[in-house]
Amino acid sequence: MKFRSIGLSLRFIVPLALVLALFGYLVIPLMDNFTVRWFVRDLDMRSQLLARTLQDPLLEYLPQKASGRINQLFDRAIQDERLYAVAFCDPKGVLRYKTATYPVSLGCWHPLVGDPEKKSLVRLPQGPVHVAESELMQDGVDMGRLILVHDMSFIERRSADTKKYILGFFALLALAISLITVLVAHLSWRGWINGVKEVLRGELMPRAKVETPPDMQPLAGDVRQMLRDYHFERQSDSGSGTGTGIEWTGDTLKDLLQQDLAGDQVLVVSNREPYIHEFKPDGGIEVRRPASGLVTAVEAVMRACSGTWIAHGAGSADHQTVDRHAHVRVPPDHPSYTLRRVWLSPEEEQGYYYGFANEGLWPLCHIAHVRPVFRSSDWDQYVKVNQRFADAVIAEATTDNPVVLVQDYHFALLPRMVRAVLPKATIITFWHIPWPNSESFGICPWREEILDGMLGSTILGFHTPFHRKNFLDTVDRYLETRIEQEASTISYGGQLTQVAQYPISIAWPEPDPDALSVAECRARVRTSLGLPLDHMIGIGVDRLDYTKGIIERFDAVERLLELEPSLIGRFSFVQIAAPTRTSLDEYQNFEARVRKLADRINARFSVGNHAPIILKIEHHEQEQLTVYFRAADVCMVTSLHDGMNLVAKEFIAARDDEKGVLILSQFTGAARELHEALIVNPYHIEQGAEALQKALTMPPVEQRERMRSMRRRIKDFNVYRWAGRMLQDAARLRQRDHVMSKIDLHSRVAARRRA
Ligand code: GDG
Repeated sequence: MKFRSIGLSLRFIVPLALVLALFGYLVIPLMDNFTVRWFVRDLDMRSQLLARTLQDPLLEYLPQKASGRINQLFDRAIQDERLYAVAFCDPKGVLRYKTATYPVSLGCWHPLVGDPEKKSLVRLPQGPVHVAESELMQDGVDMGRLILVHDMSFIERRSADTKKYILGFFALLALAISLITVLVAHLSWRGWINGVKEVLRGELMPRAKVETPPDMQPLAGDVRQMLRDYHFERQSDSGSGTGTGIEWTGDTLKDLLQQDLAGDQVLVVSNREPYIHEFKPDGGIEVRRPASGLVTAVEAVMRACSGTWIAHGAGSADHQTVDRHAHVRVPPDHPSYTLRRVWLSPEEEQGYYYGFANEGLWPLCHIAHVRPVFRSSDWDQYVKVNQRFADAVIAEATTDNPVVLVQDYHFALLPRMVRAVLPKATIITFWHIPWPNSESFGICPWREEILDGMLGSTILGFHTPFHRKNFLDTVDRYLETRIEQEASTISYGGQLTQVAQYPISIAWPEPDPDALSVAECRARVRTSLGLPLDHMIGIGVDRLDYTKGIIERFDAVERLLELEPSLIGRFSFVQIAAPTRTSLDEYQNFEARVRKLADRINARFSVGNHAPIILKIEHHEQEQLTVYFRAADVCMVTSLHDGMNLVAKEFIAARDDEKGVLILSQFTGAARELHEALIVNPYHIEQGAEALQKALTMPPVEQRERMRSMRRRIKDFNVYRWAGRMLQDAARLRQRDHVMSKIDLHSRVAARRRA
């Protein structure tokens, strides 16, 4: 403690002492110079005065040639300790009279030519002297010159003394300032520490009345926020009982399902199915994986728990590949769970999916400046389809208390509908997109119905604490509920919903000995694009959605080439854009804008066949995406708003060479975890261009440092952990309900016996 406080004091004192020493070093020669000048001026005046005093007797004695009297006069004059010698020269310049002390080497001394003041400093072997001459005139006749020599050594002595005083003064000043600074710093330090302690006390004991001093307020705000984040992280970790030490894999998840949810049925509900069967032009059938973050994540869970996944059968050959219960076992190569397809009519799909979900809720929850559209007819279909899926869940349930995992904004009403028939079910609803602030959400004409539907869930999950808090605020504003902020629970209609954050992630890839090396991927991608092997490549992978910031990304590429023309013809940005919701006007317009912008930039900056933007609007297989990720020098994720964004994490997972740079929008959930990415505001085009330039010139050591740290985090915080934490929380709540119903049963039996 003592050492730390000495260290703290030294931190103030050392720079202060250095600055003062430097100041002293510069000031002392200056002061020296001033002192000398000052004394010289003094001696000049003195010499003139003396000359005038000696002039009259001398002019009297000179014609008499009274050398004895003259010498006497001179000797008397030099009784003065400072006047060292006096001499007289006749008009011809012959030295006639002088005191014994007069330095012979001076002779008939003349001031330097051009010295108007006729005075000078002369350094003699016996020390420095000041010499001044004065012309003697009588009735306009030149009688000769009087030369007065003053001793200057006393000035050197005084100058040395002055130096000592100045140094002493600065030392004292340094000491005084240091002491005051250290004292003030220690007092402030103690004040801050006490302030932080107060803030902590206020946070931990909400009832303790704590006033934050005004100068502490900015710091207090930050401390409170950090504390809350930490609290919630801990809460969700300790709630799951695992801490952060556990390594989450598919097997861990399987073990968890077998131990904590032994024999319990797991049902997943999502709009998008994980496998789509499509007819090929030749009449054959092929299976496709959709481009969806949700599917990527939940698929990993289903493989581990082998339950039933209920989803909309949207593929052209889906009907042909299911049994009479609309079931098909998937994945097709080694089936491990059941896919139950729900069939929707075109009107249902239009109203529920395209209309209410994607023209209403999607823009409502994403702040991307696209106006939500709410039509009553869409809402009716949304209610109807939610009921149809709820019926499918109820039909698939083989027990009265299944674990139901409801995915996303397509099914806001379903939890309440399932709960109505299966009150003991554990319903976990995960909202994959952001939750806006209460005011923004308030524009939805059916806001109360949506919130009511969602609160049919046992657990409600969001990606970030921010979305979770927005949800609590929204419920607080529009429904009559009891909210426990500390425990993050909502009590509504006699039922409790736990609201928590579970940041989603990806399945960490298993090492694959057959996988192409990074060098092979780099060569393959460049060759297939007709680019030289040393061509630099940026990559973007998204659904072709207006929330993903593709326009802003292209703008940043264009700005980069304006700022750094040496990159023209040496850098290309490959944008993979999987078509999505193509029947909606908003998406068609967006695609047209993206294409037009790419064409314009390419027309401006293409060199031969090397276009700066390579736009691939088509679906790609996951393996192809990995090759692109591995081949790229930089990956750009510039979403205007995104719940999490899995592409950022997939890029990191693909880079086992620990190279490549991630540029990441600050408006993604992922930005809360991936601090080592180059974080940008996608609306700030200049910043995006600068980040690209930084990424393309980043030294490999720095790339490795950043990549290594992000890889470690994603490996730990993978999708199994995401699902595991949710399922463990579910198991804990089920266990509590189980105990409560046993207690209830015992007390009822006891009451009956008593009766
Ligand atoms: C929602 C939330 C949240 C893309 N193109 C192709 C393809 N993809 C894959 C990517 C990635 C997934 O799609 C996209 O996931 P994102 O997370 O980036 O975004 P959304 O689809 O909007 O997902 C989002 C997510 O849900 C999970 O909760 O992170 O915030 O909006 O896996 O690789 N996959 C294939 N071909 C493509 O052309 N196979």
